[in-house]
Amino acid sequence: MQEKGFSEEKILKILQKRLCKDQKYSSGKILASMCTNPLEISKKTYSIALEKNLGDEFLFPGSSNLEKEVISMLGVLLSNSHAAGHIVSGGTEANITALWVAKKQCNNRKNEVIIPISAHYSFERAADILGLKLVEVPLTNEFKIDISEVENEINRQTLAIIGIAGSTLLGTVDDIPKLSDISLENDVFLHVDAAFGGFVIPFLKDLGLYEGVFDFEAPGVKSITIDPHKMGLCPIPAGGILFRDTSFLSIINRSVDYIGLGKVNLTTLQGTRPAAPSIAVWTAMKSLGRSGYRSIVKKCIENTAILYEELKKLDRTQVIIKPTMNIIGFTCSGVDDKLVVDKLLKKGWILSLCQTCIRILVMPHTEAKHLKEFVSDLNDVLLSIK
Ligand code: 0PR
Repeated sequence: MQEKGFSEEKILKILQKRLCKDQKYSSGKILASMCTNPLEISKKTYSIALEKNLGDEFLFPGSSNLEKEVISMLGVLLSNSHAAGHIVSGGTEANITALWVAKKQCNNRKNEVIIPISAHYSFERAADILGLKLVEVPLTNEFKIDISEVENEINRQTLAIIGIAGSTLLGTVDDIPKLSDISLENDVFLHVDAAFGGFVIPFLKDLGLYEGVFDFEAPGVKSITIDPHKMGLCPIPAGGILFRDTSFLSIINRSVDYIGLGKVNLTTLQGTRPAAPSIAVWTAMKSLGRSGYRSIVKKCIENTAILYEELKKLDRTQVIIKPTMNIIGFTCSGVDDKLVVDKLLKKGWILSLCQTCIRILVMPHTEAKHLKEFVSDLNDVLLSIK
């Protein structure tokens, strides 16, 4: 740190220069991010709450009530008005918290967690931290968890099963009702990772574009991750962890005698915890309402369909699976996908290169015109590689 402070003007000038290196969603060229531009009104309310700490609800009861209202709205979105939980730093913390509760609930007696190979890497981190063993099971040819493999792997050491509703790579949704049956028959905790799908599937259902059950409607589901900082259009950091009822939070409750006269319940991994994300989520949900989110999801799905059709028209691209939501995976024949991704990067397109495919997220910042331009560039790149 320099001895003498800089003026505001100087600081802003330096920041402008330094931050211009960052990519902007508004370019339409970011096709590899689950995050997007937050709503303007959420940015505004985020910045008026910067000093507020949800780690001390004695000082900030107003903020704490707003977080509770957010959890209740998310609960209704996920078919359970009694859900309890928190806005946390992201899907990673949400998934860690779910397994932490599962582990404590059985008094550390069991340590195996059955997960599909499509699960996000946050579960590996959770297993590391909590000393759990992950038992990975393969997928069906629809890229969903293979239920018969789950049944084979269940044993007396099985602590939990993870189902994914909106997988990171292809946006597929596991058969949650079947996992629910298995979890109830075997008295095993069932967590659903809907970090991405939580703000998509309910609206697909409204639009008649999805029929299955993926949330608390399945009676075995004990907890769900749902991230407002992905398709919820909220500022980062805003993940969400919801449990079926408050009893699950009591398992990790800690009161501290010197905070809030010992009356404050702490039921999160974090101690000091920003209220601004919760306030911004509250704002977004109140401002858009169900119909607002539904229109945004509708647009993303329409744009995904445009991309799907355009990719099908190209000779050398194969879409891995018809998309369930606004995520598409495709591969190129007769050429290394990495070479294609590198050449497209030179044209400004930012894609995810996965082991099996190239992944595209069709987010609210991605318009049909961007996708058409992308496919035209992809075609040129493929033609340039013989
Ligand atoms: N669960 C699922 C299904 C996810 O896809 C992700 C993140 C998580 C949990 C973890 O969420 P947090 O990253 O909020 O802790 N999936 C994205 C991914 O790995 C995260 C991401 C977002 C990466 C934007 C890059 C990016 O620019 O693709």
